[in-house]
Amino acid sequence: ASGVVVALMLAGCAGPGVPLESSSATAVETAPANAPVVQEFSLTIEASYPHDAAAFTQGLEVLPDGVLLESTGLLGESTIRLVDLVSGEVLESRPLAANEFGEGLTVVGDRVVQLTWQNGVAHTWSLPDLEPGPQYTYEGEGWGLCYDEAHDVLWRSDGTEVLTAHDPETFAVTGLTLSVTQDGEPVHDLNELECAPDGIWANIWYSTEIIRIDPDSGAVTGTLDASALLADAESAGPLERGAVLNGIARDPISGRWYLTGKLWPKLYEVTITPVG
Ligand code: DDQ
Ligand code: CA
Repeated sequence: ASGVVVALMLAGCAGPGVPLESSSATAVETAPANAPVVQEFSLTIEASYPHDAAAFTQGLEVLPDGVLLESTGLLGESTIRLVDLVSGEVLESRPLAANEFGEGLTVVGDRVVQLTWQNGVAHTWSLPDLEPGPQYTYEGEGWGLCYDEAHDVLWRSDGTEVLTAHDPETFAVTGLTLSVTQDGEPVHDLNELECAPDGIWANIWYSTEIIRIDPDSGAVTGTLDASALLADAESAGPLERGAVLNGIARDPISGRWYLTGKLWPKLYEVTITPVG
């Protein structure tokens, strides 16, 4: 709806991108090509599963055969782990060093790349055994990570509105960055990420809002209110202050979506549908 309003406002002035001959009835109804259309989504909880309420979830992805890959944070408690989706049982877990704070992770082929928050180190692990591989260093903070196969880059969030592209093999910065904006305003605190065929999905720190980002422009193309999950997660008892929504994963085979939070007792399978 906001695109129509913008189009009507623009129609009144002969600004750049509005050719004079476009002042016809048809042009009035046509939104400018660069006006982002933000689709509102809503979610339905399809199932909920037990989740380790001691896991400070920082990264989440779906592997084949009902196994989740999860990264946990906090100093002295950071891990990379394989988790059975249905039972929530931790199948395999490897600790990070005591001074490392685990963050987002993603799968590239047969290995995992896992960020740390302020350590400047990215770990790699083999799949499915989680044997440690080469480590990489990078500048700045590590929050979320996802592998964008179409652009063949890893996108890293760092708590600001910027996503930084890294080479999926060497982890070197490619020089490409995305500045994420909604209605021209920066959207910061981008945290856990999930690269999907329709864009980059990000949950926003300390909020229950999830957004979808256009990987070519950085424009927000969708919003999802996930507050129903926090309400459910809290229904069994109050959560700690840091226990915020974090962890978005899409099963690349089934297309199903899974969401959880830091220190949440449950993990949810949800369907995401456009509103209106
Ligand atoms: N980050 O993951 C958003 C990048 C940083 C989280 C920092 C949380 C601080 C510790 C909170 C302790 C709550 C039990
Ligand atoms: Ca993810």
